[in-house]
Parts: sequence; structure tokens; C-alpha cells
Amino acid sequence: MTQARHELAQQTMAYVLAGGRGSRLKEMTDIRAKPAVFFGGKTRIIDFALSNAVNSGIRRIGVATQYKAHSLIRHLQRGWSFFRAERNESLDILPASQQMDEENWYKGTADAVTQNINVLRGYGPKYILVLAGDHIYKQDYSVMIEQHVKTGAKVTVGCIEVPRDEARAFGVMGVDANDKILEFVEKPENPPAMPGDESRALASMGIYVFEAEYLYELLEKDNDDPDSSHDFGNDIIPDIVAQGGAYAHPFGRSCVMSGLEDRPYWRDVGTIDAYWQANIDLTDFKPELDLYTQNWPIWTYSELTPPAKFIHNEEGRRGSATSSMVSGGCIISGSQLHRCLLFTGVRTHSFAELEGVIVLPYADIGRNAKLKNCIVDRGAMIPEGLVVGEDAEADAKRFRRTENGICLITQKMIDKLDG
Ligand code: ADQ
Ligand code: ADP
Repeated sequence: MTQARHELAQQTMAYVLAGGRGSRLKEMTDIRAKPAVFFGGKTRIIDFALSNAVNSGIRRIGVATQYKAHSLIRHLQRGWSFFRAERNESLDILPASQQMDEENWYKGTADAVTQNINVLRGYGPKYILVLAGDHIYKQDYSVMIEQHVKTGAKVTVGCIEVPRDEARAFGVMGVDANDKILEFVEKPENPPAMPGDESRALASMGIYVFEAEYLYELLEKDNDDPDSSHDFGNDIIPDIVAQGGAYAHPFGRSCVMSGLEDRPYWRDVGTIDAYWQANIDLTDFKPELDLYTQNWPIWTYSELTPPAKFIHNEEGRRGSATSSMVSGGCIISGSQLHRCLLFTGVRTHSFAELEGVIVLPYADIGRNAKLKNCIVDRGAMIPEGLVVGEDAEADAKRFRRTENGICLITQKMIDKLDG
């Protein structure tokens, strides 16, 4: 990182929006917000944005929480408590002040910043980097902050190319040759295509750089506007685009400039299918997201556990896993796993066969169970002989089955099996 970028990062406070439920993850977010959902074997989703901030040289972070924040807050306290005030470092957990019912306290992402303007002001950052706590990617934000300062933009919006038929879920923009944003539409029915490529669209990653004083001014104005939904994507960004002060920062450029990755990897693991796919992809021979590089560590809280153990059972049945990732504290006993991702402390018992299965911490797979293309929730006890992934109709009745045939299995669903 250049000295200039390093200094800019030090003048920046990252503000991580981590309050959304992520309702398309269904039962996985019944008891925890999406940023607290487990990902990749040891980490949780929010660890990626936080690690990016720290690896980029940012030393002040605020995390805005709201929906079902207990698991998230505990994770932050256990894993992210190394910030030291005497080194001008801080990580503040900021609960929504309006703890009313679920519909009422959701006032949009801009409101989630407005409610804590005084906390931000207190630290006196020059720049504010607004992040979402629910995406999987590696990015050196200092490249984006440097671009922001060089162009004199009022806001710089991180963006990435996506297939146009997926762009409806995002803010979509059109830019000129200098990356100036000419139009911005939030979650359009018919997303505008990229010039020269009808099949692609330029999507907002929901991350923004502002000069702090300018942002406070904007938010105070927005707060007084009765017609605003107090949302960055719906209100704030389109307004600045209309005034001509918004620039796009292509994520691919950061990757290249920081030498982090050859191909930009960014995933919103917001659906069961996307979540399953992104986790299972990690078991590829050469996955697009490499968690084994040492230049960009993804920090987390992880329990101290003994190493994973693979044992032949007493009947001589092999315990083995191929093309799989197996975390600490797991015991694979007399069972065969292929293309699986096991989180901490999982047990699999004799004659079980698993393929394409993500097993969240401390779940237990009973003898003779046969699972294909599933997600097993944290602590779920899969009964002996359960078969999932062979009969679509039966699966859909008992579990949460997606159109693509991925089944989510929770303990609650298992409890209902006999009754
Ligand atoms: P969405 O992701 O749909 O679109 P939203 O659901 O509002 O926007 O959430 C953005 C982030 O803020 C999420 O991380 C969520 O957890 C968090 N969040 C939402 N409300 C919050 C609150 N009140 N307090 C704390 N955190 C809150 C946005 C942009 C699009 C862009 C996509 C990229 O609006 O333009 O394309 O992100 O995913
Ligand atoms: P961790 O316990 O490591 O934080 P989770 O993300 O699974 O992992 O968090 C579960 C959190 O939800 C725990 O804090 C637990 O106290 C809480 N919890 C567990 N079961 C329920 C439930 N049925 N309803 C609400 N909260 C629950």
C-alpha cells in the first residue's frame, strides 16, 4: 500500500451496516442477523467486511446492528475486541436506538447512520466509508478512498458487473468513460444494460465513500424530509447522481491495483441457493475465493478445538472426506464425505454418506444417514437412516427445499418428523 493510501485509510471511519435480517435465507436467520450467519467453515459473513477494513489500514469502525443482534454482538466481542484506544483504534457496536417492532424500526440504511451521527462526529474522521456487513469478498478499500479524493466526488459508489437478469436485486447504474455515474436506479424491474453488452449490468455493491462533513449535512437534510425513505439506494445516492457528483469505483480495479486477486470475487449470499453454492465452491480444486492466502487474512472468533479426526469404525468402515473442508473439533467416524464443508465440532457416524453438504457447527449426522445437496443447521441432530436428496417431493414436505433442489434442515424440522 502506498503511503498516500495508508494515510487516507487512517483518516477514514468504516461504518458497517449489519442490521438486516436477510429474510431470503429463511430459517438460517430466524435467530441471527445475516451478517452473523456462518460462512466458509470458520468465519461469519461480517468477518469479510471487517477484515477488509482492517487489512486496508482503517482503524476506526462502527457496526450498526438491529435485527436479532445477540449472536452478532457476541461474535464481535469475542473476535473483534483487539482495538486499542491509545493507538487511535476503535470498534463501536451501535444498536438501533428505536427498538420497536420489526416493521417500525426499519427506517432505511441512511437512518441507520443518522441515528449515530454524534458517535461518528466524536471520532472526527475526514472520510466515512459505508459498508454492508453481508457480502463475501476481499477488497482494499484504500484504493477506492484514493479515487474518491482524486476525482473530488461527492460520493464514490463501489460497483461490480453482474448478469443483467440478476440485477433487479441491486442498485443499477450507467457511467461515462470517467466513471461518473449518469443514472442510478434502485432495484429496477428492467435493469439498464452495460454499453456494448446486453447481458451485463453495472450493480452497486452498496458501499460508499463520503467526506464526513458532507455526509452529516446530507443526512440532516434527509432526516427532515417527510418524503424520504431514508435509504442510501432509494434516496441519497439518486439525489447526488442528479446533481452530478457521484462516481463509480469498479471493484475489479481495486483487485488489480492491490494485487489481491486476478478475478474479482464478490457474492451476496442472500438466498439458500447462493449460500450453498458459495460455500460448496470453496471445496473446488481451485476455488475462485482463496481462503488460504496469507496476504489478506480473514480474522474471526474461532473456538479452540482439537484437530479434526478421521476414524475407521469398529466394523472396519473407513472414515474419509474427499474434496472437502473439515474444521477443528470434527470427528468423521466410519462415514464417507465428498464435496462437503464441515464447520467446528461436527460429528458424522458410521455408514453415513454425505455429498454436497454444508454442516454448521456442532451438528450431528446419525448412522446410515444419506444426505445430498443439503445445509444442516447449527446443532441439528440428523436421525439415523435419514435420506435427503433422492425424493424431491418427500424432501419438500419435510424440509425447506429450493427449486434448485437444495434442502435446508433445521432441528425444528427434525422435531416435526415423528410427530
Ligand atoms: P439492499 O442490500 O437491498 O441494497 P438493504 O437491505 O437496505 O439494501 O441493506 C443494506 C445493508 O444494510 C445490509 O447489510 C443490511 O444488513 C443493512 N441494514 C439495513 N437496514 C439497516 C438498519 N436499519 N440498521 C443497520 N443495518 C441495516 C443495497 C443498495 C443497493 C445495492 C445493494 C448491494 O441499496 O443499491 O445494489 O445494497 O447488495
Ligand atoms: P452463537 O451461539 O455462536 O452466537 P448462533 O449464531 O447460532 O451462534 O447464535 C445463536 C444465538 O441465538 C445464541 O445467542 C442463542 O442464545 C440464541 N438462540 C438460540 N436459540 C434461539 C431461539 N430458539 N430463539 C431465539 N434465540 C435463540
